[in-house]
Amino acid sequence: MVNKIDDVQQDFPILNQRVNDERLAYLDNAATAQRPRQVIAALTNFYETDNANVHRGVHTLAERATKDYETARQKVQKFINAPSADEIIFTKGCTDSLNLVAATYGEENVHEDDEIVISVMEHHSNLIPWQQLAARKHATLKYIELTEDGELDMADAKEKITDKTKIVAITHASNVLGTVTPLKELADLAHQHGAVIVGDGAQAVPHMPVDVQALDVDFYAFSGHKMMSPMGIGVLYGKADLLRAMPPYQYGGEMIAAVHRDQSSWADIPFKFEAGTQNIAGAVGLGAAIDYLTSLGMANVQQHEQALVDYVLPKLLAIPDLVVYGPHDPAKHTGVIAFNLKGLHPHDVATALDMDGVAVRAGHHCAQPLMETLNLTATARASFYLYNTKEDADQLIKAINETKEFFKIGTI
Ligand code: C6P
Repeated sequence: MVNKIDDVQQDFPILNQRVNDERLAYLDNAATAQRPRQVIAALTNFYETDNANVHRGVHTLAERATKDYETARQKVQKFINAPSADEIIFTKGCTDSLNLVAATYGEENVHEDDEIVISVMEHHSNLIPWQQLAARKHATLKYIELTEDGELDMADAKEKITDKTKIVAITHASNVLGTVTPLKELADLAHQHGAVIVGDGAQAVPHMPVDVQALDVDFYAFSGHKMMSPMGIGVLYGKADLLRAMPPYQYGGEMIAAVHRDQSSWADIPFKFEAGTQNIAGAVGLGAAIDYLTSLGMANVQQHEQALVDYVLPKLLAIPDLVVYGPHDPAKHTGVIAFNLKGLHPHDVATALDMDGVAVRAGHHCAQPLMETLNLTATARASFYLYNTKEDADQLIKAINETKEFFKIGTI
């Protein structure tokens, strides 16, 4: 039984604690989300009743574990509206999913003088695999720039994506600026030029309804841990014809059809890409997280977060000497808000906020080219999720004001 969106806090035992003698306001959800009891119970239940390796045994536990694992795959399929469960590959996480595409599809399809197009706001996980692929293949990596407002510059995208482009890899939602990119428009642009599009959904799937068919993405990657499932499980969605034509990522058990002394053949998708024992409990936990999100309704989750952004963003923008990055219009902003207090290092800001029970992240957020573009080395970042409340937002604002007072920002 899942509570309504306004009462979900009760489902998250970890939120019910004091940190540094203060109520905990957990605002580091872009780094990782917390787990509800329902997900923890699904894990405990799996280990207490069904735990076995999958696809290998004929005994009852093996059959149950296989069913649990494949049911989780179907839940993912339905959640992102993929045409087939065969197109859902379980990986270690978003980083692993993106590396898989670069190492298989990229390796086969990118050649000398070809171009790969990404944006300057990519997380390193959607940047380095393409940078290294381009270097290996003597191809060119191009960056789409941003508008003043921190949105993807579509005029620049139209110039950068050409007939030389083989892969366009773009985040669906920025982990720093809180902007959502027009992925469908980019997919159309990529397809017009014969390129494939890879969507990085790490900061989108947990927060908004995602339909991979409507987006017409060729590949789409995300992590379970940012949507309340265990760490070490993630997903790569890929269109079946592309996945079937790609070579395996890793070799070993589970991914084969037949092995002989001199040669081997591969299993069909998705198993071709799932070599070795997988994170079966992780997949079960991801399935439980999807059940949880589905019962709340992703439109409600998005609406709840939007209401928090509508509430907190104007308050942040009104604080003197506080700089907010990304769009200032709450309607264009996800629950990820990066900011700096003038004259203070973001690590000091994050440490001061922690003293007030507010957990935020500080640093370059694995987006150093974006930091360079913005002429920054680091920012503080608050990121909201479905269990956050206006009380959390108020606690953040109060803690920022106290930090300003403590460090005498704006008074000297
Ligand atoms: N961003 C953050 O604090 P992994 O680490 O594989 O689960 O996800 C990588 C990743 C890929 N793309 C985007 C847009 C992301 O935000 C992340 C993870 C975390 O911003 C950890 S660095």
